Amino acid sequence: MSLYLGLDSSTQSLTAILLEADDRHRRVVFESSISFDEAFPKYGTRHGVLPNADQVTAVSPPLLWVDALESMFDRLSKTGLDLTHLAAVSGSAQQHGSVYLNATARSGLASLDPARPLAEQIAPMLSRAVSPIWMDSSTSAECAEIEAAVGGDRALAQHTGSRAFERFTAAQIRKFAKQDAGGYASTDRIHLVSSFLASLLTGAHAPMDPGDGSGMNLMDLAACQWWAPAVDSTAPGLGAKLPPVTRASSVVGTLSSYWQKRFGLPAARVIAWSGDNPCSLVGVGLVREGRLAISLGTSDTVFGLMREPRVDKTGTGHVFGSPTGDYMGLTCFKNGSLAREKIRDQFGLSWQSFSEILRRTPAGNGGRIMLPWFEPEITPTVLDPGVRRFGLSENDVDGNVRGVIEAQQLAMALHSRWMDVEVDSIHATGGAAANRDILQVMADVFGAVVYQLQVGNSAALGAALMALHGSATAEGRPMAWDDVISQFVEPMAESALNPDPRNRAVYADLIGKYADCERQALAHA
Ligand code: XUL
Repeated sequence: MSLYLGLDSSTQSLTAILLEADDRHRRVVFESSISFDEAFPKYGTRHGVLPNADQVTAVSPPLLWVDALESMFDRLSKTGLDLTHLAAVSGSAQQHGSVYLNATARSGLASLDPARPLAEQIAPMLSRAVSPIWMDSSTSAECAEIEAAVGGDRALAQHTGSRAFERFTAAQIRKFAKQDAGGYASTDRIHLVSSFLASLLTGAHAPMDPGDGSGMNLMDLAACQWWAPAVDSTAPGLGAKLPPVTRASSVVGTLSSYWQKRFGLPAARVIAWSGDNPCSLVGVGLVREGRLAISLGTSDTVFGLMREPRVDKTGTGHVFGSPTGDYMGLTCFKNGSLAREKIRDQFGLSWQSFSEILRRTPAGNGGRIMLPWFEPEITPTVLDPGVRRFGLSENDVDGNVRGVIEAQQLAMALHSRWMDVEVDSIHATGGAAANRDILQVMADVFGAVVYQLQVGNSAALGAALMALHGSATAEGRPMAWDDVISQFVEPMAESALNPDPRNRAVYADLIGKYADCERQALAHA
């Protein structure tokens, strides 16, 4: 039996999942999380982010992630598990965040002293004390400058998979280069959180994987190489500061002597780390085209694997690389659970009575439509929030309950069309995926079978499965991705919800009307 470790460094915590696997059996033998704020109060973070006076800047201390990584290996080494069987390690990290290192890191990473804690040895290698993260939206000016320099938003999206977004790394690097030219000049290497943590493990600058590299607005999706016009437009000399891009799930090194000596570990393979969304794609079992995952959480996201890098011409969706070597489309909606809860609370309902209304009211809501933009919306872009109703009275309990759920599902179906994937099944995750009446609307709108999938820590699980896949490939016995995920993320057959053909026909008509209502509302925004 060999062991495979998956780590997930998210905004607020570090999670580890250790799998034990041989040809026939696989099981999770260790699962643990470290909350950043609780475990390392000395950094003064709130929910993993440094408090900031303005609403738009979001930075975190990279040394916090370093401390957490070491602390997790310490925990692992005290479990009593025989870690000499550790075959491979991979990881997931919050996307878009960047870490800035000076030239001393080249030799410093290779000669870490196993007798001393890691963070104090990494500190002098940083050319910037903080890392901008995905929650930052302070770079609108830089986005506009980069788009103008490469020939517009369409050109940028066509090559890199997304138009310029404030949280994406190119705009963040440009802002740093403009505001602190000296700090930028002393930067020898810019990592993503994922490739930074992989570098700590291997003791050398690790390459980036295409999945996380595509969250930068810098990588040519089709070539999986840096796209020179974007790189040159972002900051002077940036090309020399970026790591190379490697193949997804490939071996980037072995655990350095620091980890071997400090924690008694073997020279296990380190498999390229990726971003949390690409890792979740594997962690929820989306290893072939035709399946979508819909996560119903604080925000609702719809994502799926694509064989080809098709780009969203409307500019709201993203294309990232997938750990399987394919691509993934992702569209994010901000008005998720908050909108559902607003309607529930407005009419003093319980989730049970909410569900009863969904069961007794007809699909299509008699043609009445709601646009549930309680908060500014990401998809479509709505900066001026407010619920819009078409033929629907504000006091109609049944109409509003059905209206909010149908609107969310129709919006997801409409704004994932650009992925051009023939959807046969959907894996539903997140808190609201427990509600089967909501999922029946999903099945009817998409015309697909919906399965409930209760996975916690899907990004860490995805990383552990990447370690298993990458290691098997390196040993010359490549595994099919379907075999990699089997036993872990197969949806429960008994949870299947089939679309009702009559309701499906109603929604096939209604989606056009819904799109018209959106257009009308946006024209008056
Ligand atoms: C994706 C994004 C977030 C972060 C969260 O584009 O910004 O999902 O990856 O960690």
